[in-house]
Amino acid sequence: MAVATAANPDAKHNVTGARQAYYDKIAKDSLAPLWEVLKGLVTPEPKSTVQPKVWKFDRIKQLMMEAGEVITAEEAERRVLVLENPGMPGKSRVTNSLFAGIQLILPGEIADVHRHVASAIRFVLDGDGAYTAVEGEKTMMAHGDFIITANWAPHDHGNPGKQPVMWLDVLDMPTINHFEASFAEHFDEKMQKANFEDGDSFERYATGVLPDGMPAVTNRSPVINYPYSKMRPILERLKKTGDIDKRHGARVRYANPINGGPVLPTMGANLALFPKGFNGEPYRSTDGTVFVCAEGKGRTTIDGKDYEWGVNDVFVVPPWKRYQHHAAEEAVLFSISDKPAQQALGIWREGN
Ligand code: GTQ
Ligand code: FE2
Repeated sequence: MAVATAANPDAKHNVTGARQAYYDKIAKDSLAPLWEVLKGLVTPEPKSTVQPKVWKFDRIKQLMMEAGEVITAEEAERRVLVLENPGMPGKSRVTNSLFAGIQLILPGEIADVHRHVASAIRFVLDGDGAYTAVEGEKTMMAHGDFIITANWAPHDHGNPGKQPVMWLDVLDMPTINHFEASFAEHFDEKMQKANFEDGDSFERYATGVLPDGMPAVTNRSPVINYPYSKMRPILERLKKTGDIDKRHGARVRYANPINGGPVLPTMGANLALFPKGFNGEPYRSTDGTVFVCAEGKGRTTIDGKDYEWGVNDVFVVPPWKRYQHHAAEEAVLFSISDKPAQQALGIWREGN
């Protein structure tokens, strides 16, 4: 009898009665035979439960607005629809290491102050007039802005404007929970006191000078908001000078201005422009990646299948699945993954 376990569906060993009796016996001592599961544990190549998937924004927006009718931001604490990877339903994750969700805040609503060990990034999709406040800096959210809430940073959101505002949240909770290291707390006040003007951390830390003598915190960026209005012209410069990667297009990496490292130790992000007619060469890497279309439209071939995307659509590429981007018209893609965490552990790989 072959013991085919979830970890090792290809088990070939012929388990005789004596062997099985032995397995049954050692199980009572919380012991198990490695040789029955070894091939499932040490796979020759990454084996992923993550499935490719596109979430179309039109549909998300419609369903989010319905959420706005059934629950308030205050009742929900955060009104978020979780993007559940179809390969792992019920696990609240888009890849094995990352959570993703779409958050909606309606005019007049606030989402009050809390903090947690999980770090968050936000990529603003739709609507104007909402803010997020992180560690005392209140920043207005505009389409394409990339906002960071690092580990343990207090944060709250609000919408004093007239339009519903939606953004993508990506958090490293599955990573934190893998280590069983989660803490969280609420504050008594509903919103933080704004100690810093909008744009303060960007101007203070990301414009070529640094406050002299500042303590160098290097494992996270001090910048709260990397505004799209400041990033987009850089892509244009890369395009003009032909700095276009055959796989990734004209791409920048969001960096910690102190040392050029990733913005967070657990998550890293990029912004890429694909010129009209771009036909990307194949690429794969061990970091499963979440993409968001900020402008234009195109399609990505993942593992031989085409996935079409347009503005504000979100899609996920599983670890080590080969993909190629194609843009019939000029397009911009934001992307986020656990690459910095894998690099810190020395396990990140890429290929074609
Ligand atoms: O906005 O603070 O999607 O704490 C999940 C957890 C958003 C947030 C999420 C959170 C938040
Ligand atoms: Fe939060």
